[in-house]
Amino acid sequence: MSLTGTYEDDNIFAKILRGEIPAVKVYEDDVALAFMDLFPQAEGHTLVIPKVPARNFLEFPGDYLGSYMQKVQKVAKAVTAATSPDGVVVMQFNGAPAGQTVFHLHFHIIPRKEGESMKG
Ligand code: DGP
Repeated sequence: MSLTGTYEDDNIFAKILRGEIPAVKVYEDDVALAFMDLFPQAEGHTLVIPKVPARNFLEFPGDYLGSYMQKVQKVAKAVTAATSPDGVVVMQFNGAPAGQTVFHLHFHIIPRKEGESMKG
């Protein structure tokens, strides 16, 4: 899957957004949806996706970026409050060579505890 191209609405996160497959949702509004990662790298690993369809960060429409990033921060704060970590990773990947496997933009929120190794 290349870095640029057509958004394909049969990706797994689009299906979660449409309610076609289940997810453990932790936050939702008109801008974004946050849900638990099915293959967590640490306890509390959460994904935040925009409702606007975009394959990756580079293709995301700038007009919606501010509101989406506010939701990413809001969820990061909520996950941090819920899990009391020593640190928190906020990251995202663009394109398969960079590690992206689902081609609907998403940020990972991964709480980190001192001395605990990442899973997966
Ligand atoms: P990335 O490598 O950045 O594209 O991460 C995709 C993440 O999505 C990965 O951590 C595993 C997660 N994931 C894949 N399939 C599903 C699913 O069906 N449900 C949920 N909740 N997470 C999924």
